[in-house]
Amino acid sequence: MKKILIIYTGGTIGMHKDHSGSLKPFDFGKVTEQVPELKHLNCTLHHYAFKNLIDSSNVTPSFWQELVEVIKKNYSKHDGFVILHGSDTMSFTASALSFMLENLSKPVILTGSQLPIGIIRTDGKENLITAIEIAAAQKNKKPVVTEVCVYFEYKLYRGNRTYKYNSAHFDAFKSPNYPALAEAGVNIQYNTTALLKPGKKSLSVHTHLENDIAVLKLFPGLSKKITLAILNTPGIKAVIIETFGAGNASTEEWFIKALKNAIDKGIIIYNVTQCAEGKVIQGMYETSSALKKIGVISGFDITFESAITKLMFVLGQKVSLSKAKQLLE
Ligand code: ASN
Repeated sequence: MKKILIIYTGGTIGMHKDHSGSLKPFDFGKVTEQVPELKHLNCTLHHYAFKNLIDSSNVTPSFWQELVEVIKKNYSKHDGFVILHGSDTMSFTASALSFMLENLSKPVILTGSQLPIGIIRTDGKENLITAIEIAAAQKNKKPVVTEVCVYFEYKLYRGNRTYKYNSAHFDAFKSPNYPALAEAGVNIQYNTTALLKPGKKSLSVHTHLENDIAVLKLFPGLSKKITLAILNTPGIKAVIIETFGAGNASTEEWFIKALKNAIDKGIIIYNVTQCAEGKVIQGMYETSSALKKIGVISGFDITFESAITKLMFVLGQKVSLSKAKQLLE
């Protein structure tokens, strides 16, 4: 029997309405009591619940630190991990964990739901049951999945390639620049060529994250005053510029100069496109040539969620500026 640790953090899956009618997480006890079907799965389930159950809008870097500590502590005792998490920031958590847990050789599957588990039409039961099956799946006595994933509505995705795109449908996540790792139908079909190979060394856990970062989302009419206010924030270490199309931005002199001044001061400027699909190609248009020239780092096809957490992780590594830039690219 495979041993799976279910880590419950909150999210809609375990919410009910409070006196004012708003959804709030509650301690739903052992998940097995809520979902009797779990008793028929061919695995032993253990539980860990966060003391402070949260709507995932309240996720913080210290929440991620607690998550990786729990996984580290239980790593040798379990074959796989299922994290029950709110869907709103699930892609941020999946991305953060993918960087914080280096050399994974066991599955870490995040799932949740759009309707609480107590509601008859809940999507939580299927998500939970299949996530556990995936976390327990082995081939030739080795785990099939050895990375941080999001499982939602019949699809398994590489966590750091996802984003939440729909707040109303059960099918809430997309992974536009990387194929699904598995699809659950009558059978669970794994896309074996897309799966990450297991880490060759033992698990290495990184808990130091640096959050002195900001985001400057570009739009026609973005003012110099606001741009400078962000770039001149005391202590700022990196700024994501959310650009147009293939990484394009205004060529106005004040804008390029503001970015260059920031780069000269040692601030990392990270170019992430506002488009969900496609990638940043600095130099493809005249409107990104200057960015390349002054040393803006290209995010290529990274998601916004992954860019944020990768910056926190890389800056937390306390490596030289040139090494940090190399890791980001
Ligand atoms: N607000 C909820 C959360 O992220 C949404 C959900 O889980 N579907 O915690």
